[in-house]
Amino acid sequence: MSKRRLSQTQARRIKQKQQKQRENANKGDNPPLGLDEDSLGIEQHGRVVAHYGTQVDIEAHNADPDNGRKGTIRCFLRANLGSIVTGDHVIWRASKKDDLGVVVSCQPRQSLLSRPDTFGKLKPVAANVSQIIITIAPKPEAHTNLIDRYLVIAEINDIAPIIIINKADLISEQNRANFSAITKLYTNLGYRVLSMSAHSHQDIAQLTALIKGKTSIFVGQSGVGKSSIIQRLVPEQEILVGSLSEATAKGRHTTTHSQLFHFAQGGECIDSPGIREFGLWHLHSEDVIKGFVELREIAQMCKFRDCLHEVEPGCAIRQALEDQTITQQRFDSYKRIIASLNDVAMKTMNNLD
Ligand SMILES: Nc1nc2c(ncn2[C@@H]2O[C@H](COP(=O)(O)OP(=O)(O)O)[C@@H](O)[C@H]2O)c(=O)[nH]1
Ligand SMILES: [Mg+2]
Ligand SMILES: [Zn+2]
Repeated sequence: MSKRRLSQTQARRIKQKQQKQRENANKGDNPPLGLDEDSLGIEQHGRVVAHYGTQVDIEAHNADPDNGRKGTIRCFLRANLGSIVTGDHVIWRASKKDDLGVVVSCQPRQSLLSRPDTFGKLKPVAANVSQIIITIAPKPEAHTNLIDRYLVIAEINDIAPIIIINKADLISEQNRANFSAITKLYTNLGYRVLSMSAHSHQDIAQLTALIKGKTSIFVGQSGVGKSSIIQRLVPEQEILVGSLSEATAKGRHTTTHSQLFHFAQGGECIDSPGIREFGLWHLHSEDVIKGFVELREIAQMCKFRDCLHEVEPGCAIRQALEDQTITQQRFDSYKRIIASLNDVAMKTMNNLD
């Protein structure tokens, strides 16, 4: 990812916006639990590391030297903030009276991943993610169409993807050819494919090099080993923090909407049930081709701008298929995604009447 330096004008605009947000927030008639202006400390930078719905945990970028705060601080969200999600960089203020704080504004985002909620409305779930780790395994069976769906998400959000084939210990004579083909297909497209086992120290070391300095998310079918990999990468202490916060709810699980973990060797990941299995149906069919790196350039050369790459004359995609410069497999996968979008569009329309 690039260009994070803000110009002075941008910085001034952000400042003005934050000032406005603060003014608006202060006008709100429900200041959270007595966190009024006088009882709050200086403004500090921080990052949202856990989201509980109405509250978040903030990790201070620089521990405040005045009160020596370290670790995370449970914060309320000022009104009119818009949605704040895990991974957001925010400005927050600590309460002088207790261990709480309040988030007063949100910094500009490098990326924002959203998913549709149960009502079909898009909800942001994670901010500033810089790497999507698509995880597959011999068990449950890997489907390249699912890989392609995740690649579309990565490409259109301009987030670098990598593909991990986990449970390499389960690769056998029966499925070896399949995984070699998958590796070849995606390596040829320019993607990094790593074969590994969450149980192997050597493989974990290989992965740590790829996640340093990045905010990653793991996506993939349930059961491929995402949690197992994450657990191997985060320090014991951090897992403990997770279980402690669960324990405070008197044996009941606190619903963490999403959480940011630090990797022991550098880098971090955001884990959220919402992102792991996000759907694709909110995409427009024009967007899908942008997610297919080898098709998007060629499609520009089709005679008709709105070419469906089916029977139209002068179709560069069909020509490329004939010339075998693109694979039938990826083209079919592209068509399948487009068809599934249409299916959902039909269903949505049917639900309306
Ligand atoms: N054989 C093998 N099993 C694994 C590996 N990684 C994870 N598993 C097992 O796969 C199952 C599902 O793992 P989990 O991490 O819960 O998958 P998730 O649903 O993607 O988070 C568990 O029983 C793990 O012990 C691996 O590298 N090799
Ligand atoms: Mg899991
Ligand atoms: Zn075409």
